Amino acid sequence: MDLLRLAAWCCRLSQGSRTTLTSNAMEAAINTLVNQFKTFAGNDGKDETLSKEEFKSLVTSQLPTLVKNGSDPAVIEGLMNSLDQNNDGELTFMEFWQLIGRLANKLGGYSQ
Ligand SMILES: [Ca+2]
Ligand SMILES: [Ca+2]
Repeated sequence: MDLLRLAAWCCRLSQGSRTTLTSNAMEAAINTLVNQFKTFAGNDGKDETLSKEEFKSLVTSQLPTLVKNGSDPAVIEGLMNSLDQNNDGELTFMEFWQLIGRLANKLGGYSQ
């Protein structure tokens, strides 16, 4: 399954039952990703998308090791621009998901 299909599946999962409990590691990890996204994205009342401030607080608190210099506004700006495909200044889960794919790819030592 490629990343985009996995992410689409993930989105459907997040829109389904919130009480679904998963006992295996990969599903639990996906649940965590979706739940964290919603938690941070919901700070401004719109939990569908991350604003730049929400993205920064997610990156600095949840990805401090994988994203270097996450507290540097220029780093956040650059990352945000590279992920924001429709340039509306907000990141949907699908836009944000690319960052997870890139980080996972790097973490696994896979080539680009
Ligand atoms: Ca938001
Ligand atoms: Ca966007």
